[in-house]
Amino acid sequence: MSDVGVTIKKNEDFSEWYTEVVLKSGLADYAPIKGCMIFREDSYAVWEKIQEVFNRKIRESGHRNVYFPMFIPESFLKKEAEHFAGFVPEVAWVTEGGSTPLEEKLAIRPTSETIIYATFAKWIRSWRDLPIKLNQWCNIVRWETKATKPFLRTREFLWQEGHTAHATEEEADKEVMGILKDYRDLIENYLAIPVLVGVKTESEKFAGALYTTTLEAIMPDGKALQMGTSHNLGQNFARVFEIRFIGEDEKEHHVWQTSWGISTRLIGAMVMVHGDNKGLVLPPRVAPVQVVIVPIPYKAADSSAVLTKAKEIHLKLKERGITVRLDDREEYTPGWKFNQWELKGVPVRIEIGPRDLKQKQITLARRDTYEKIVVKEEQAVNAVENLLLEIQNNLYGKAKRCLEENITAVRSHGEFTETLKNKGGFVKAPWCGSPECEEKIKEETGATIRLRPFEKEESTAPCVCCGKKAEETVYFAKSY
Ligand code: 87F
Repeated sequence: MSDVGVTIKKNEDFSEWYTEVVLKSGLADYAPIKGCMIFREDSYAVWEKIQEVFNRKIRESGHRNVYFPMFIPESFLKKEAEHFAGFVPEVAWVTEGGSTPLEEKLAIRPTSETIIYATFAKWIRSWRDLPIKLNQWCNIVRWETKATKPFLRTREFLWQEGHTAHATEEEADKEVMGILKDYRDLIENYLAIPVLVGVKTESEKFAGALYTTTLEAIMPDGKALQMGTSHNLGQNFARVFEIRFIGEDEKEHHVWQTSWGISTRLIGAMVMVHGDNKGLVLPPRVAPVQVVIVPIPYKAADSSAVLTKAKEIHLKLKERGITVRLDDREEYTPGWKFNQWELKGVPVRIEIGPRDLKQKQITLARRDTYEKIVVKEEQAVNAVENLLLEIQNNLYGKAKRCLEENITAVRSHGEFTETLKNKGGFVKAPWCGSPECEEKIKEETGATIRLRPFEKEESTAPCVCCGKKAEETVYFAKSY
């Protein structure tokens, strides 16, 4: 790897390209702990944007933020043995305090259902205590054994986890779908990544849930990435943790619960979907810097006039609420700056040189298309504002076309395996509904059922695995 600039082509070695972009753009760095990463300023700023947008949404629907301890007593996880059995190998433990062995070892939270629901049991007595709608932003530890990758799979990551308790099943259903809608809006309209939404199969759902809903996106290498999940937990946890309430009917009931989450993985998805051979391409709505101004003096004599103009534009954009950075560093050339801001994915670059000054104009350069646009100075702010919106829409539109091109409907086993092998992406196929066929296909091709669409689609073709009558059409894909 050379010091500056992306050397690997996105379509030649996607995985290496991703790592190079993430490191060189300054989003992330490796940490001196295996499998862990550092979220540097720019990725943390994107995460804060995600927090801002999502906090606003869930506050409006009556959720409150909280913080529970990161340590979970072993006995709590054991209560839930059935649901957590498969996850146990991934749990990290604290066994000593100082040099004294702990009486009971403590898990470092891999998710917080158990500690939060043990507390719900204490807080909930009557229907008047419901609903409880909590969310927490925190770090999570899962001791991955598979190869790690910044944002996509690390032993520690950041997420939000929502946990709610309701008096009725209908309310829990509504909660699950409301959050799913919020997630979709965040992912599509801010991160500019189109998703498919639906329900997980019995074998793919969270074991503790009645049903699991999911949002799935396609990455440029044809693999699907889960972008978020929202579960209806039914009364499963309520029974284990004895979360009961006296209803309006004066009888005792178990609460109905939901849990849901999105993580810093979304940042990885954003890099993969929008980035190009010069580096990051950030959607304007989440970009930490939306516009960079690079003054271009030809001679020392120009510099003060150019700089004055640059400062003027800088202020006007700021006043309009645009996040703008004036790059007036003298130790770098304009060309060097162009490359750096391109690598960092800043959506719009403004160039101001002596010629622009004379003509009372500025030059705008789009990060998404590299197109340059010259506009009159008095139109600068409106033009920039419109351009940011256009870039946001263009990125979404491009990703949407990519998603559509990556959905292939098939009708036979031959077509199914052929498509997965040669094309990848989502393969829409008829399925009989049996877990055996699902498993067989996974062994044969590595693909899993990513989701069952909410609107059940009947199929005239038979199951792509067993050839028996298909119950529904589902989306298969290989995945991250
Ligand atoms: C790893 C170790 C221990 C996932 C784990 O999806 C437990 C778990 O319960 C575990 N990995 N899960 C499922 C998480 C369920 C649920 N929690 C709240 C979510 C979203 C946020």
